[in-house]
Order: sequence, then C-alpha cells, then structure tokens
Amino acid sequence: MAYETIIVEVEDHVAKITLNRPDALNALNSQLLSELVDALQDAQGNDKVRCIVLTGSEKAFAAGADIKMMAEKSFVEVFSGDLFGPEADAIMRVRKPIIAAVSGYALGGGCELAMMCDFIIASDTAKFGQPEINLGVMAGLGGSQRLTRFIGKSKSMDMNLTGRFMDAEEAERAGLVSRVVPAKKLLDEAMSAAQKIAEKSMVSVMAVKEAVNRSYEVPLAEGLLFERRVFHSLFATEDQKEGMAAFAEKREAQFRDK
Ligand code: CO8
Repeated sequence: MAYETIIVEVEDHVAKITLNRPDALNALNSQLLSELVDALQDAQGNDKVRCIVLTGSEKAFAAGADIKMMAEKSFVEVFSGDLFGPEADAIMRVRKPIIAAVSGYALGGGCELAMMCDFIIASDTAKFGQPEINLGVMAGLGGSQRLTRFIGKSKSMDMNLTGRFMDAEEAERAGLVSRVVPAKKLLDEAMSAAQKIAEKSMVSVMAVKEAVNRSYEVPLAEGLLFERRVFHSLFATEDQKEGMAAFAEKREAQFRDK
C-alpha cells in the first residue's frame, strides 16, 4: 500500500512510522488511521521487524482527531459507523512493542494514540492534553480511561475538565511518559531503546507486553497468576536455556526466538 499520510522506514529491525500531515499538525483522520493500522499490521507480519517506533513532527506528534472532518457528522453517523473504534482495536491487537516518540503537541486523539503505544518517550517540548471539552465533547479514545489509570483521578479530571496542557516535565512526574530527552535527541533515544528491545527474544518481549497490558484488565491475584504461568511457560523455549547458559558462561546471549 502506498501511503500518503504516514512514512514508514525499516532500519536495524525497527519500523519507524512517522505521522505526516504537516498542514494539519498530524490530525488523525480516517485515511491516516487506516494507513497506520495497515503499516502496523505489516510490521507485525514482517519477521525483520522486532520493534516499532511511532513518531510525528517536531511541532506535533498529533494535535488530535481531525476536527474539520468530524465537525458536521451526526450522532447516527459516528455511532453506527463506530468512528475510530475498529482502528483503535486494531492498534491494540499489535503484539510487537510500539514506542511513541512524542515531540510538540499530543492532544486529544494524539495523546490517546500515544497512550495506546507501550511506552512514551517525550522530548522536552512535548505538550499533552485532552482539550475535547473546549469543543463541546469529551475524550473518546482513552483520555478518560487510560489517562486516569496512568496519572490518577485528580490530574486526569483536571486535564479532561479544564482542557489544560501538561508539559513534558509534569508528564514524566505524573507517570505518563517514561523518559524526557532534549528535542534533538528524541529519535536517537527512541530508536536506541527500540534496538535494545530488538536484541531480546521476541517470545519474552511479546509475553512481557501481554502481561503488563493484562495488569490493566484483571484483578491483582488473576494478573499475578497469569504472570507466573507465563513465566513458567517460557521455560519451554530454547531462548530461556540460551539466556541462562549465556549468563553462566559470561557471554552475550544469542536469541533465536525459539
Ligand atoms: N483537526 C484539524 N485540523 C487541525 C487540528 C485538528 N485537531 N489541529 C490543528 N489543525 C490545523 C489547524 O486548523 C491549522 O490549519 P489551517 O492552517 O488550515 O488553519 C493547522 O493545523 C495549524 O494549526 P494552528 O494554526 O492552530 O497552529 P497553532 O500553533 O496556532 O496551534 C494547537 C496549535 C494549539 C495545537 C491548535 O492547532 C489546536 O488547538 N488544535 C486543536 C487541538 C484539539 O482540540 N484537539 C482535540 C481534537 S478532538 C479529538 O482529538 C477527539 C479524539 C477522540 C475521537 C473519538 C472517536 C471515538
């Protein structure tokens, strides 16, 4: 598929997907989301890809869902067509890790898209927000749900009710992002984190992703049991034997995803 709203580059086992609607600050419309889902599914099916980095421009990761596209839609259109629902579900089904590298605005659907990724590395210029309240609506892709679990009720209410933006420093303090780096170093940092992940056994990488995500879905006792059973099951892999033997032999492990 030839893409018009994203750019995909594969380098050293990492697929870098760049949102590319500069005239609209990467606002998410149906075309962009459908191209993004296609590229993610492609990366999922490509054996050469072991980790994915999703990024935008220096000015904007994404300034939200495309307001101009949504403005005239009716309730029946968005409800019956399940606006953005299938795309969000498809993004959440990707089993390879996705790192969001966020610079500039990550607002509304942009903040929500970043939160759908597995972790967020932010540049010191990043600004996060759920300003949908200013448009007479509210968050619709996780801003009232994921954000609340990530940063707690008080800050989430503050963001969703006032529509204020959170800078990178506050976002790191609140636990929304994993690291903050100078804008110029953002992509290097995200790519090197992705390459580090790419060196691991894909079996344990995908198991970690599943287990951490499970912690948001089930009670603690269920989650702990799930984690322990997955840990046990990894002893069926050759990579577990290799990883532990390499440690004892004081050498680098050579994982084969088996
Ligand atoms: N949609 C469409 N176009 C946009 C958007 C957007 N979200 N954001 C920016 N643009 C466009 C502007 O209209 C402008 O285009 P033009 O030059 O043709 O007028 C261009 O991008 C540049 O923007 P600005 O001139 O406004 O740039 P500034 O630097 O002055 O301001 C801001 C940057 C502060 C980011 C400002 O553009 C802004 O406030 N944007 C809107 C932010 C927003 O409200 N986001 C939430 C959108 S709603 C949403 O995301 C809902 C998601 C849930 C969907 C759920 C479905 C189930």
